[in-house]
Amino acid sequence: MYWEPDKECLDREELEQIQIERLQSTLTRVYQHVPFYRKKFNALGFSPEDVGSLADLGRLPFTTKADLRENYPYGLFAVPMREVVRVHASSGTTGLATVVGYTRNDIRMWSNLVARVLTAGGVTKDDVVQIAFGYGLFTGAFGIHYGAERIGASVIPASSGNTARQIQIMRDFKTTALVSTPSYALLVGDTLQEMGIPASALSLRYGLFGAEPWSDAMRREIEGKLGIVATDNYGLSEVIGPGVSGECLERQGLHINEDHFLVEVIHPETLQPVAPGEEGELVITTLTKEAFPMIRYRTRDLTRLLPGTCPCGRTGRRMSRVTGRTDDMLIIKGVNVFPSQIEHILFEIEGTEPHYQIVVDRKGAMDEVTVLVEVEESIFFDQMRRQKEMMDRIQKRLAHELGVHVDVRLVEPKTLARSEGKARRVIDNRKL
Ligand code: DLL
Repeated sequence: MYWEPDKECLDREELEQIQIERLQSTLTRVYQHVPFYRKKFNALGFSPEDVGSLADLGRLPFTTKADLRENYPYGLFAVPMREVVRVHASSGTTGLATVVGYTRNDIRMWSNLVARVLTAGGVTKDDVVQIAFGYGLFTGAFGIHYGAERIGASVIPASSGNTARQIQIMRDFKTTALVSTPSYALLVGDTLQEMGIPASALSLRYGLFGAEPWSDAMRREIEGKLGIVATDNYGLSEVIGPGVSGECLERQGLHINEDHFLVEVIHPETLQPVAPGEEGELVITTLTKEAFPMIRYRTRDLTRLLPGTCPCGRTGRRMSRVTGRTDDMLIIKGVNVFPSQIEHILFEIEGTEPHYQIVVDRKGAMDEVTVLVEVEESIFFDQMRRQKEMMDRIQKRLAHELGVHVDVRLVEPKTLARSEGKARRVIDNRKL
């Protein structure tokens, strides 16, 4: 099932033709209306008419989060405020929020792209879609909401939190598709168990999860607990919100909506393109946005472009799951470690619960990392010997796979904070 088959299954040549035309008009738009870009282009002696091929994009500088901050709040908007019909913002853990805007056309286009992603994940107009993202400045809830309505599904804007109530709504309103962060879906699954409700008492069939990294092991855990098929979808406020890419039911990577977003993957240090298929930082140029176009935006997200074609028939290139952000990377005794690697390992160890937290401290010039892991009650309250064995086992496994020693502490089930939105996996006490 496709939402816009003629656009999702374009052949490469046609797609590239569309991309180049749209790129030219986006560059002209920002050159004319956004002083920040005009200055940069002028400094390079670059004029939007110079763009003859997609490769010419490589001549332009990147745009970063710092540029967005310096132009806070509306400096990078390409239309006057009277044409903006919606504003969103991402809170950001440090400093100023990133403010983004949408024209009426942008909202229409965004809804269509989300409709593509939802359709790819199994949603049709017969579905009852419960949106358990926080409604507000976050793009997740409103973005998915408009896309689901566009499909004609019945939308329940449940918003986030109050898990017992979410479950009651799910049961009484016969929700068939749940939309949330994966960590929240897990909490819903755990709460369901605590309430003694079997997944079979619900009508849930699909889960569409995104907004934070998660592993395949976590997917299996969620699917088992909720009795659903779960897909991953990706996006970010600076580029649009959800709707950049999403998995189809083949679940072999996330199809990028390439007729609206031009992607590059670069080495985060050299800033050069990586070899095809290699992992690097995703860089996105928007091709159709009116209010807030982005040229070569460095997402900081790590992914790779997958080779080959997907059996689903969509031709949009696929990216692998985002494994983390360049700024999430921990350097433990000189070894680079991503929280997602730790998650992957923990989920494979028998007896651990799928809840963990990574605490980072600094002793002198060194980062010290302690992984707190919830373990099954039977292990936690068992003899010291068994607890110790379990701890050693986790420690050894982590050391073996990460290539560096990290401390492990076992904690009782349900002691680590649960999240209703994006999970906070890393507690950073370094005050860098
Ligand atoms: O999280 C947009 C979104 C909402 C996407 C709902 C999907 C569903 P921001 O709050 O601006 O926007 O955060 C964007 O979240 O740069 C990634 O680091 C991370 N992220 C988003 N989706 C995924 C995903 C929304 N599927 C930042 N896997 C991005 C891994 C993700 N990380």
